[in-house]
Amino acid sequence: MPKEELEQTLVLIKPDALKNSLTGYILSQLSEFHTGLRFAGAKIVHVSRMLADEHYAEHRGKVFFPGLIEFIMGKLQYPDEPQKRRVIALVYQGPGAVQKIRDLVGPTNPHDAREKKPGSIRSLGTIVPIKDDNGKEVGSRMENLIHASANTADAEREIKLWFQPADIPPFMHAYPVEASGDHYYFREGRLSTSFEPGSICLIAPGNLAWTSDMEVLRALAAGKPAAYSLGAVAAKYLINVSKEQD
Ligand code: FUP
Repeated sequence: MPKEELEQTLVLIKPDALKNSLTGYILSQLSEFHTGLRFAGAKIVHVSRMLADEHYAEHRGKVFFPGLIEFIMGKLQYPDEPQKRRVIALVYQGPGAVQKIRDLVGPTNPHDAREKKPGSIRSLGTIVPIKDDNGKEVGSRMENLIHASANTADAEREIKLWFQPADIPPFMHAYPVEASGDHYYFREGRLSTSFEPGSICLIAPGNLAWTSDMEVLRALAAGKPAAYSLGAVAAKYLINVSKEQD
């Protein structure tokens, strides 16, 4: 298949869209009829703090970061109903996938979206002020309904963060995969190659994994520096495994 046919992008339909019952509308905006793109992956995710933190890693330390994490975890929309805290994660594939979806999504800030791109999905979003302890406004938190990868490098990182290879049909794999030869376990933020009580098996021999994840696991297991964090590998294997989010 030509490389451009394999271009993929990650979309997250965020908890504010689910709460406002905009899911069907958003899916129809992104449909093959409008975009020419095809679904390559889809899952309903109860978002853990580890996954949220890895997804928005570039924003760590910013004033809006804590609220952004609670928001994508669905805690702000559903403080007392954890069963309703969900995100719909999707992979779309086809030529120009990243830009086509970004164009439909619109500017990050919903006020800008209404002004500059009325009709875009984010023009239906809202903005919530962030205040300090004295009530002074120190920033704003955007409830903008949808995430879409900004470029192809972000798309690769984000798709590998939310999806295992086996979540995507084999003919639609855009990134190298390999079968693991070893066991990898996770417990309290630590990696292990042998089972300890309380640990969760991330990957067993014969399981298909992203090659870049396998390189990270092999490096970390050998005590060497890795291209990205253990959290970025582990978070996807822990999706929907536990009711706990923190
Ligand atoms: P985008 O790629 O359009 O999602 O934009 P960014 O990566 O810049 O922002 C990530 C998320 O942080 C967006 F969904 C909006 C949110 N955000 C805020 O809530 N407040 C800000 O001041 C900036 C961004």
